[in-house]
Amino acid sequence: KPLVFSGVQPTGNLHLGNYLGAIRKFVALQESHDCIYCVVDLHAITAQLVHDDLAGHTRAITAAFLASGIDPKAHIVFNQSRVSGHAELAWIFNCVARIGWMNRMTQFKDKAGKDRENASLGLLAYPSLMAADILVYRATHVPVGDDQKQHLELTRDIAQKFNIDFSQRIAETGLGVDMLVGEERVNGYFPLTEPLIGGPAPRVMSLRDGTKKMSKSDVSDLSRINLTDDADTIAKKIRKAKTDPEPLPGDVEGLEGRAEADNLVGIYAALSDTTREAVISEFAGQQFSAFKPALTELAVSVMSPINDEMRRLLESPDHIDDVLRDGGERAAEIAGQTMKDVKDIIGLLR
Ligand code: AQP
Repeated sequence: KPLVFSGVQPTGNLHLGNYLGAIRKFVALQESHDCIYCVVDLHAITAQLVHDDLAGHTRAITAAFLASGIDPKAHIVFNQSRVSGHAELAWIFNCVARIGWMNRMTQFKDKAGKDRENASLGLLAYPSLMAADILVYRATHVPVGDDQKQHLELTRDIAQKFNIDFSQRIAETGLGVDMLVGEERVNGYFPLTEPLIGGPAPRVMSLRDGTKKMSKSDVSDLSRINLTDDADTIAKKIRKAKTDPEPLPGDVEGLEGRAEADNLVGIYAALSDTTREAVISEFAGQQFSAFKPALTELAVSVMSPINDEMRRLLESPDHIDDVLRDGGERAAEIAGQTMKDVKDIIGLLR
């Protein structure tokens, strides 16, 4: 089976964007793939070093994984800092990647803001750690939201440069595998990972501004639906969601230039596992005063069971801690083998 890896940062409450862009896809891929899902706590300290409750947030993300339907026995669920291979391979990738590549990352520019000289070195090197997360398992597929597309391209660039820079050593050690790069068959150690983006809501936008992505760090809680919001809060946030005065159009082309309407239709489609076309044909010509209550009912019916199960799991976190410990041990075995190979390829004495 192909191997999937993805991660979520324990930086705060998960929101509908994280759920639709990532976690829901994680759940769906379990049938057809071997999956490794990680709470990336080392990434969480890149933008902000000191956190009030990193352990609590790590458990909460794990609870969200489990409550959404991820099976930690059939697959692997753990937190990143338990497996030293992530940081170790990231260091090697820091020596493979170029500073110019990192400087071009839009997430770095957004998060560092104007005072770039004062951003942590970790924030600049974030994509290098992300490449290590994926490639320490030699994962071939990564389900992510649309905002991570650029980082995934960089992961491929790092893998490709490593494969080329060390092509002779890879051949000598016999550790490479044959892979297709474009039309060409080459022998390399790291696969060129494919992002799995797609779906009707690859980038869920803020409920207050249809041009900004829904984000944990938005100061307005009304901008996002949190996985922990109760039914009344979800209803209030959807009622207050920004829209334009026009009714819903007769076809999807009519959503062009209407960012907020487009976003709500995409959310409805993703939550009901259908297409935007199907949603538009159901609600064509209707006012938001009719569409919003339907969206609320749908959102509550999907989110409430997850919310309830998360609460139950978090009441006594022993089970969560066991899952993370066991997952960490299994992940470390795979990562350990990769690190041995990488050290042999580079020529580090071990
Ligand atoms: N708005 C979004 N729409 C679709 N997918 C999204 N993701 C995040 N926001 C959206 C996807 O969720 C996964 C986990 O994200 P993360 O927590 O690791 O990082 P993030 O992208 O930094 O999340 P936030 O909420 O946007 O946090 P801040 O505010 O800190 O920037 C990823 O697969 C991501 O694509």
